[in-house]
Amino acid sequence: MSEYVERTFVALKPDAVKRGITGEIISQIEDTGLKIMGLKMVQATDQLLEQHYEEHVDKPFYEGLAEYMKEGPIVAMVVEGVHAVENMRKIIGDTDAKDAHPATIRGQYAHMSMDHADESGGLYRNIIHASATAEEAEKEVGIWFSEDELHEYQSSVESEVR
Ligand code: FUP
Repeated sequence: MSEYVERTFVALKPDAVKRGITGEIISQIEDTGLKIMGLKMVQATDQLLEQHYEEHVDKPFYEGLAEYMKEGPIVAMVVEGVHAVENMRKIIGDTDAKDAHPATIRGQYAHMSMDHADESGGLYRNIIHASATAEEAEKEVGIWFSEDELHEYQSSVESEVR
């Protein structure tokens, strides 16, 4: 396999599921040609979140972040493609929705700023997560998926480029 073909972990967060916009978001990801290798609905637990957000567990915002991530099920996905990590980060947009380009997922479906959430004591909801680096992607895929939940197949896009 080409060194440029990567897998990344994507989570459609509880606010996306509750708002009924998971289908639209998945469509946009599929439209880019990226391939879904795994997809499931899962209720996040403290154990999963402590592994996933290992670098944030001791930060002041972690409690609110964990509360938000447990508000309902998430749709967890493994997405594969050329530069999948970088491409998915570009598609989802800036972590702070107020800075996210309007053509990105966060820019289209969210507007809140982290500053406002902090000031008002509210939860900061930003629709979607995608791994920031290839190392993070490998770790996160391992946290949320077992190997037998990942499906190998050739997408039409892959057939076309060969
Ligand atoms: P991202 O890589 O986009 O998931 O962003 P981070 O790892 O920096 O943050 C993880 C999640 O914590 C983000 F979705 C938003 C949330 N967060 C806050 O709620 N407050 C902060 O001050 C920083 C991050």
